Amino acid sequence: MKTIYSPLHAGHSGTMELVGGSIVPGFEMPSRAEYIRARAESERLGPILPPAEHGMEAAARVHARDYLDFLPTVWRLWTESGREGSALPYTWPIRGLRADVRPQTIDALLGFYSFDGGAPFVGGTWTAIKSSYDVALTAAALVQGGERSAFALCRPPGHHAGDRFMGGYCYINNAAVAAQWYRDQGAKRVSILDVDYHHGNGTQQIFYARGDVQVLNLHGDPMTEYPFFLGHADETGEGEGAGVNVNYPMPLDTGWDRWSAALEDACRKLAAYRPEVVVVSLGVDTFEKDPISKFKLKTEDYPKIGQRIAALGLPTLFVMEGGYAVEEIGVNAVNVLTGFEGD
Ligand code: SS9
Ligand code: ZN
Repeated sequence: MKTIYSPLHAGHSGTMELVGGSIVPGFEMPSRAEYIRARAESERLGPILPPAEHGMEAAARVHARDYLDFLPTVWRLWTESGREGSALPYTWPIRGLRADVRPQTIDALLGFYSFDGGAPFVGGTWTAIKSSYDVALTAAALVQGGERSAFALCRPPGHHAGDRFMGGYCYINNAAVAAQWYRDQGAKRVSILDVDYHHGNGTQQIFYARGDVQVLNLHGDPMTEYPFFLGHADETGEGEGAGVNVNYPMPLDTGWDRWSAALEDACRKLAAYRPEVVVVSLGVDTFEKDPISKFKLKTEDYPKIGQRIAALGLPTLFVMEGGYAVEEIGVNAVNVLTGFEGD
């Protein structure tokens, strides 16, 4: 399987985030992508190729124009107002406040376009976001062109980003962009299978009222796990999308037996939907040693995920999402891919 990778992700570095009352270095760091790239190479997964540059039209199919226009301006607005450190919001238009009036200062705009304080900007952030988007679309095109599968080594990740909000290390929803792009290329139905530890709230929000993109999510129960405010089992879609959104919230300490039973059920629902292509939001923060997650998957479980997805017999695009046990992230992510390929 070919991997699409861009070194431009590396400029998104030195970010800070709030954890347990302290501002600490961000868990979503450049070495994540480097460990994955190095492992893809040492395992001879296949060629590692650079992305082609894309315009923003494909992003505008799932994100609001004003949101997309804001992203490249954040760092300039932040520095022009004399700031240092990571650009982060601290006020959000939640229930009881006005979300219909677009404000005018950088602090307010950051809050207006986010659902949490978990998507920091530094000088290289926009370039990294854009490269991650280019990586996703370039890999998507390989599968559209006839390859059985491709790996988009995206960084930053995307599945928490919604139509007009960032959050949880995510800015542009790469998996949603790719799924919509397949629809626009003529695919009648597309499925997104999100196996990241965290619920892909952005992906769910984007497609919730649509019947043409099925969204299946396996994740930590939002009653106790981030992103807390979406991802419950009773969220099944609405309107044309009724029944086309499927959530599998699972308790802390979930290991392979319970997790794989959910994967099995998801794969059956996916097959019954008869999509023309599958987009996998590939997070490996389900790993037992992940520093911010609470499932118990082991390194030897990851090839089995790939095998089960391969058994669907469908063209498959893997899009990298989370995974914060940095030293093991390459082995675990590439294990899914080699498992898919049947090594
Ligand atoms: C507080 C912890 C927020 C966000 C986790 C996002 C995972 C993306 N800074 N944790 S896959
Ligand atoms: Zn995650």
